[in-house]
Amino acid sequence: MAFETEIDQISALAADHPQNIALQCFDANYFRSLTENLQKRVLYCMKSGIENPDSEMGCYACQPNDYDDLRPFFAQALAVHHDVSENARHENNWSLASVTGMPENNQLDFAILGLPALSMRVRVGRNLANFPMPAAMRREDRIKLEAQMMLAFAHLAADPSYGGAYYSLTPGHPNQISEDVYRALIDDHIMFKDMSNDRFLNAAGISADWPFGRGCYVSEDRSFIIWVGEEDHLRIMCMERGTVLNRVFDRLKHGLDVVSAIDGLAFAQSQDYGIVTSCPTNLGTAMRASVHLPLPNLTADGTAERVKEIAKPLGLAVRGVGGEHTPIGKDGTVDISPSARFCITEAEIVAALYKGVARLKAEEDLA
Ligand code: ADP
Ligand code: DAR
Repeated sequence: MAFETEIDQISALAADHPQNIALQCFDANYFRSLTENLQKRVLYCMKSGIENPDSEMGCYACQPNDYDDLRPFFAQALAVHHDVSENARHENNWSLASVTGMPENNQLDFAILGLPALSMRVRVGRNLANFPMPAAMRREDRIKLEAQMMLAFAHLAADPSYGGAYYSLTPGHPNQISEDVYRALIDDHIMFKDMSNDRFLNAAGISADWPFGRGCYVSEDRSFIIWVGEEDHLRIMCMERGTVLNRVFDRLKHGLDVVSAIDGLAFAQSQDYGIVTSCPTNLGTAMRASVHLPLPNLTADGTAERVKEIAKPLGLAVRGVGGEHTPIGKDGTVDISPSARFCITEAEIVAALYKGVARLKAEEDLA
């Protein structure tokens, strides 16, 4: 029987790493029932979680239809991570009118909570249906995808609402930027960090060929940004300092509609699972909505532990000011965002962020 060694390795790793969802959801009998080709696809999806047994999710999709073609495996992994049933179906909805318990006229205004202007950001991931997922791309795929996006950016640059420029990391690209400009864009929270330092993405193949095919489009006012070639083919986001969360949410939706209408751009979607993403943690909406919230009292010990104790039961994730796997700000600022991405709508996510910030503000005032 093929892959018996791999089956034994996974079984041994699973025994020592109960937090690794992919290892725990691997079923040897299901695996043995698959064709050799599908067995290879399962092992490639799990490669990062096998080589990094301390992973939490432990797998990435490598082809746009992996979630559907390998459903018994992914349905179980999704059910565990997202705390939903194995036959859960996702629905997308950007309409705030669809959310119950919203503030008056659906205005998600942090000023009403007594908060000052905050750095607000809403991002979604998207993958082009006519390319392999980032984990399975060859260098020529990455360069071809960047070239296709250059055509799309020409459209955006001509749009008064989204006019801007594309900054490439690809050696020899006409829009290639210097290391200094790259570092400055990272420090301004606009560009993504060097992916070749991420052992999970390296093992998955998602950061392969770094930095070829990587870059970001930035609008003139720096509030509309599109990453190319990060963990998903595209990360499309709106970011601005202010108090009305609706502004970034609505501008992102409009910008997404403009990008979606550009010829040649068809995004990978699943009938049952919504927006297809590399990581199952992002599947469905692929949305992370965040604010940078100063909590000097709750972080008086220099850590975000107290914040995490309050945030976790509220379904909120706490990150550092540099994003995933970074420290909190010296002034006690933390990155707050709802953890849920799947079997929740886009509108419910931003409403959850607003309600979560209200609770954290109240706890900060009590601390
Ligand atoms: P993602 O949000 O795409 O999952 P990260 O959490 O790593 O990825 O964040 C990516 C970048 O976006 C980081 O530079 C981070 O500081 C920045 N960022 C995220 N949320 C905000 C925010 N509300 N305001 C300013 N920058 C933000
Ligand atoms: N470290 C990987 C990824 C977890 C989710 N974060 C993402 N997708 N950026 C893990 O499996 O724990």
